[in-house]
Amino acid sequence: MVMAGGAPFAILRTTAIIVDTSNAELRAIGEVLSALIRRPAGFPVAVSPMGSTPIAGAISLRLESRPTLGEEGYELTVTQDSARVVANRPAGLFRGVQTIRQLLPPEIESDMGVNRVDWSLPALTITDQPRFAYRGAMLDVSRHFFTVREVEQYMDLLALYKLNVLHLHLSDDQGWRIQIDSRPKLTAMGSLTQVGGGTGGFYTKQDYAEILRYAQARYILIVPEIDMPSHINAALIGYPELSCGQRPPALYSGTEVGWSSLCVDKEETYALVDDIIRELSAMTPGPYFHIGGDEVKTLTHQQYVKFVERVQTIVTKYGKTMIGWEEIAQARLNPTTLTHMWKSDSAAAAVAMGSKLILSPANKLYLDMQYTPSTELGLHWAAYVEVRDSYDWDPATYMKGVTERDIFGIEAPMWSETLRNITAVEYLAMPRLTAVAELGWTPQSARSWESYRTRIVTHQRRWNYLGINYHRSPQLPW
Ligand code: TNX
Repeated sequence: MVMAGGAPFAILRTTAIIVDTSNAELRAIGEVLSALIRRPAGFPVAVSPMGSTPIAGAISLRLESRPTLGEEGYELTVTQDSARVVANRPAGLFRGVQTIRQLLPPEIESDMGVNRVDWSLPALTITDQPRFAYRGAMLDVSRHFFTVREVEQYMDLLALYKLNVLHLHLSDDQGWRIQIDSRPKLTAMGSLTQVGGGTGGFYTKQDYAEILRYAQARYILIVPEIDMPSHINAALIGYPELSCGQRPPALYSGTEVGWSSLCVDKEETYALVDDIIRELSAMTPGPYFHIGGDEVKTLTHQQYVKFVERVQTIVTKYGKTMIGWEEIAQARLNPTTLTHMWKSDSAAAAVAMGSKLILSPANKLYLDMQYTPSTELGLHWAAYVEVRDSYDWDPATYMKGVTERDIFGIEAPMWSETLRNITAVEYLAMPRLTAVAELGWTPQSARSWESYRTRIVTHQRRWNYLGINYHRSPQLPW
């Protein structure tokens, strides 16, 4: 970013947003910016076709062939006369719009008209693109169920901070949360509770399509996870003949892990797994299918490995790239399979097979970890994780034998054992999610805790306007 030092660009009643309106996708991005400004400013900043209006006095969003900007990079140039975003791909324009949003005063987040605000952008140029292609957040909708609207509210936060993946943990011992037509008992019997004994819930195919639509409009990729062969009790309630756990399948609202399992030696198990992967893959446009694979306590090593390798062929058959928690590195993995590190260096074995890593070290990025011993929500089995812990580390030097090239990206999981609604989720996410976002986007050499901590507190008023809950960490100069 280079501050130009000249007069700012003022957005006025007469300002237009110029895009190639013949392209519906680009028009939609223009409308996003227009809608953002319209309500608080009290005037419509109209979307106009390219060429009809002089660029002077306007905000233009334009695609250009600029391979160096990649999928999500953009260039923003603001002078007294105009603001211009150029990108190689539509996602880059969308990310650039979020930067415009952050450059405008906090009142831009108001849902009502706000008087006497100077809607100006400082004169500058920004050339920006992400460090990692995969910058994710995970939401556990099984331990507690979250409504479609709540999932969308979480995506609003991801979009504001340029995260590009929402990983949905759609099944676990406590609840099966996604409609599978060929196996109706999964939801009919497996969705009825959650931790603490509430009524649970599940997403219909229409609900899931709505989540996907909302995600696509924000250039967020949905990664569905069905956790197997353990964490599977909810599925077995309707299909108890496939259970090989110690306990008979029944609704479960506790928080123990590792005790349930599919019968990996029964052929019928793979018919169920095939049905689930086939249907959910068909419903999901993105390239990934997360099979879980974590915390299996009731199978032998051989049984586990055989299961993972067989499921890998099923995921491949339905055209998806497999992701699994780091335990899958015990199996023989395809080089395209992604290994999701969370607790140890066992994922390093996957790198030797050509697999790339998603890093979610629990003591840094698990957003369900309490900030301190007095945080009311969350767990602390990995650590107490204050904002600085999430921010102040380098993925490229975190694991022995793992370099920047081996890392596909980072992800911040939100396990929901203690989280009964989105307000609780937000309290643990914010501000740590913004630290994760900067970790995923900004090169290590350009990051510093001292800079981050003074910049992030200026977002407090934005969160207040947005009605977002957050932790007033004593590490930050509020
Ligand atoms: C470990 S992380 C789990 C989850 C729990 C989480 C709580 C992982 C792959 N498994 O089942 O919800 O800890 O922090």
